[in-house]
Amino acid sequence: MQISTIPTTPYTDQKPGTSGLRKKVPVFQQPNYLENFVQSIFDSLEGYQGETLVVGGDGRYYNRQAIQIILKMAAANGFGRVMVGQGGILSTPAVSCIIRKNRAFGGIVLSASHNPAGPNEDFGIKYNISNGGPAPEKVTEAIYAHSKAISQYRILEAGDVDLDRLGTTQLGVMVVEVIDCVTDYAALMESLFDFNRIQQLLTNPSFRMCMDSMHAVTGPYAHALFEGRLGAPAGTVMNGKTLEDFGGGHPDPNLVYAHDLVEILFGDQAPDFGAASDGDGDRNMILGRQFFVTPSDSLAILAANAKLVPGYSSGLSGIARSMPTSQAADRVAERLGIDCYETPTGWKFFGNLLDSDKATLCGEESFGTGSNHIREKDGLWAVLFWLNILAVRQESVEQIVRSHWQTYGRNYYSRHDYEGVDSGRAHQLVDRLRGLNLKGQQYGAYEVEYHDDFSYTDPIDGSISQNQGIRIGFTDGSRIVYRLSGTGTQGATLRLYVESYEPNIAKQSQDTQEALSGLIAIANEVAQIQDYTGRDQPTVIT
Ligand code: G16
Repeated sequence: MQISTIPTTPYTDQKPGTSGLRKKVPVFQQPNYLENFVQSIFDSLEGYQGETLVVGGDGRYYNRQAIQIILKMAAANGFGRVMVGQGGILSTPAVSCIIRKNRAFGGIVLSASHNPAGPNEDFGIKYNISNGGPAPEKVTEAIYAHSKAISQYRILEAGDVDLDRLGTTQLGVMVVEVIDCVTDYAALMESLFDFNRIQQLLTNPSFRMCMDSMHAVTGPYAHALFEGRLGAPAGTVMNGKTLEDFGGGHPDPNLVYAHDLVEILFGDQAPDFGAASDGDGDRNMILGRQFFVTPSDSLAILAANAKLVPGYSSGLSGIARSMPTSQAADRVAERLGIDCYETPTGWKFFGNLLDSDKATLCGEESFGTGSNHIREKDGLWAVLFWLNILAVRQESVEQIVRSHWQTYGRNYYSRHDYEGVDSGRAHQLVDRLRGLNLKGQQYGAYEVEYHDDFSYTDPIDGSISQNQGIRIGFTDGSRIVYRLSGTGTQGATLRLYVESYEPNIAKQSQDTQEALSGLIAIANEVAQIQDYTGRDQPTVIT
């Protein structure tokens, strides 16, 4: 088999966002577009000759074609072995697990996460380093720099690899190993959680669970874990078949897009526990009977109950959350006497904290929770963590959350998304906010204590990340945060995050939007959201 060197010219738009390069499928299908980016990844790495690369994706449209190209390019560039999921399927957490278990050099994840899939929808590619986590900014910047200067790529002239048959084949001198997508990940989960107790819970006829895989990547994992290993009745997993177009849905596990599950959990005869995961399996949503657990609360509750779970029974070294995530976890950390770190949005910022054992649990408001077991957030891990707590405490989801609020106080929290707005106007809105001087300003009962653009200095390597979101903090601890999403593929998405703290138990049962209505009005007024976005309502409220 012959290695070809193909001349190419750069594309100017291959700058990775919050989590890799995400574009519409037709963009990726342009001549050499994917090849340029893959070669740019390889060109920004050193020392991978003969090493192992893990490759897999969430099964979306173009996954299989992209994997064939990547395999041939990995062979031509000198990798020794590629481990690829059967059918091209690997959830993002499974890639992280497999990289770590096999001491691989790195991995390539093909996903646009929760964004819709199909011939005219989204695709994405992300490089993960040897700790199993997303490449840090210095690597993604190097990839971008290479993509702007690329003049050629290398590819092996060979037929396609059969991705559906388990076992090894040869691609030139490189070995391709097609692996079962579930085995290693399921074993890791079993090492962390009390599977016997969870099994008792799931086989008890008085407990009912509903898991929505949203026709995305977690289908095979959820079937194998919940209905297989843990004995839950068949039908516990809904939308469990992974489809190239995710069944035409939008696999973003929130109250708007996971509406099938929400209807069931908020309907008559609702099950006791509901969960959903996203396109690539790293996000989760947790529901009780007629009850929604905000992701920020979920992180705090997992931390407060970690001692009940075998994998975390010896305690936590610290907790980390992204800046826009509510401060509920900070209160748990304080009580546990451990540090709580505040990082920019993006799971990659947790990598150093996890590697240096400064944090054990991490979480984000964007429905992401995880721990030091891998270096990605992990949807099914969070579901199992909740099940383990439910199995031990024998209380309902709602009881557990309410008793948490009674102990720690409640952080009312909401995110308003304005999706697909004009990019220029969205940037003007943020620039204007950055230029204001709000410190000391009074808005009704609220006085501004600080107003800044969040900047983060990594405590391990000293790297600085600036312009990570406009924060307006009030003297009573309430906060308003504005930032532009780094994961969208069309126009801009403005995210507004609003938070207030309520220690008074008698006032902890208000509707979230009502409780936050005063702050939301201030947030709209200060940023002139209507004027800049042309919208009088957010697209999604969570
Ligand atoms: C990615 C990142 C997360 C981030 C989320 C939303 O998640 O890994 O850290 O919170 O995007 O980012 P943004 O607010 O910039 O859209 P995923 O699940 O999309 O890979």
